[in-house]
Amino acid sequence: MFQKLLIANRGEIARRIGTVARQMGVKTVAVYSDADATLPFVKEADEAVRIGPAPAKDSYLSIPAILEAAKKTGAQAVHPGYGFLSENGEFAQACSDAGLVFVGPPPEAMARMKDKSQARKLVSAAGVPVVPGSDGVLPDVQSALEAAERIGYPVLCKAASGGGGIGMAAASSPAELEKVYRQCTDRAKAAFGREGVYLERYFPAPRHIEVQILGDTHGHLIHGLERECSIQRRHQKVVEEAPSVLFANGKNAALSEQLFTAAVTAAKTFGYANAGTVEFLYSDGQVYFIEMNARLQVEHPVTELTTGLDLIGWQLRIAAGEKLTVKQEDVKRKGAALEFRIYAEDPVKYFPSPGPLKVFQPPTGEGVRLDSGYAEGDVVTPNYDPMIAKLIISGATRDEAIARAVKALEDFRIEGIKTNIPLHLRILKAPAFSAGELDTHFLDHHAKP
Ligand code: MV4
Repeated sequence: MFQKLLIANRGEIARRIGTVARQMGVKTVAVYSDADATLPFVKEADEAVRIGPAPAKDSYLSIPAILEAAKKTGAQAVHPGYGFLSENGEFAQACSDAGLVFVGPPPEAMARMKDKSQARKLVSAAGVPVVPGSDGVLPDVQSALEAAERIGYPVLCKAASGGGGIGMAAASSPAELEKVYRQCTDRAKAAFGREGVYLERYFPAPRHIEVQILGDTHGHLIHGLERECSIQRRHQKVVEEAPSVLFANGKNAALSEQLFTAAVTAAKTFGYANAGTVEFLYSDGQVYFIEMNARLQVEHPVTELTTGLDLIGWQLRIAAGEKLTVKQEDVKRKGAALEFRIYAEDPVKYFPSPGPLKVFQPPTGEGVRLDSGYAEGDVVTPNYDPMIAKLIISGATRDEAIARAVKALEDFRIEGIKTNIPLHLRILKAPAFSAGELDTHFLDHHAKP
């Protein structure tokens, strides 16, 4: 194991990675922007280096500034967390070129997954079910119209460099597709600097199911069961859970086996190592691969709490070249867990709500875990993602977790900023939520103010 780890991230995930590393006897280096100098993730680190002003492009996204901080402190490894540089193959390669261990997949695996239409092709050839769609990127409107005839309307146009829904647009007719093709191409170009787009059959109300992957660099790769993240708003996840109600208590066992086999096959096809996630859509009793994410996900705690896997610990051990000693048959479900992302935002209008955390008193109790980037007295600035904490609740059953979650959210005292806690309580009180009737349009129909 390396002796010193630089954490190229901020907030709750930087704090969490730091805690796990120090428990393993690894010294930690925090890097921070001017906006974050006094936050817990900086104070708790063994060393901290200022890497720039508040804008992310000049700090958390600056490869030279981060490499310089690693050099200065003698860090041997870099954990990128999620977001920022975590899925940037050039950063992974730059770390490696600087003699640093990048805590993530090999740059070659990242390169194979980067283009989503290419990734679809690769895994489909390996026998993984993918959403019916175009064979690769579509060079012009004509090829898009031809592909759509084969796929059948409605279709969804996606940016090949995208992920997370950026640039996506649906079309129900050829006339609409002509508009949508241009719109999607323009958005792809604006967001990613590359205009390649592809088509998929559009599912009007799918569920989002994803599978945790852990693989070492010695050829051993396992899955860590599934999570469901169907409750989202504008492609921002709001509530995540494990297991999915679709598969809890041995339900739909044949489908869950297909799902896990597909996820492991996809990860092996990419030559994946370290922690990653394979995303699927569930619709009409089937699961379809959509993309693989080359990072630790925000929602990884629900997997940790329901499988006992120490995902960050394994990320570090795998990056240090150790063997993953967990066997697939050792991964078993235990209980249920729900994660509520606490955003600094207006719970009705959804505007960001930065400001001082005059009061910040998290709930406590059995099955309550809080991963927070802030403490009472800290200031939430408008520079970064408005997620300030994750409340993760576990129980022997989903019903027990729901009951504990209601109490925990009611007990959570935050003053000085607005948060989406009222939205979470509305979700928990929606009969469709207790019934496990989830889909990606849940918030359009339920939990209204
Ligand atoms: C889809 C889809 C319907 N059909 N693909 C959005 C994020 C990206 N990772 C995939 N997304 C979707 N892909 C097809 N072929 C609907 C969505 C989608 C969605 C997916 C997961 C969770 C929430 C969502 C909200 C709107 C749309």
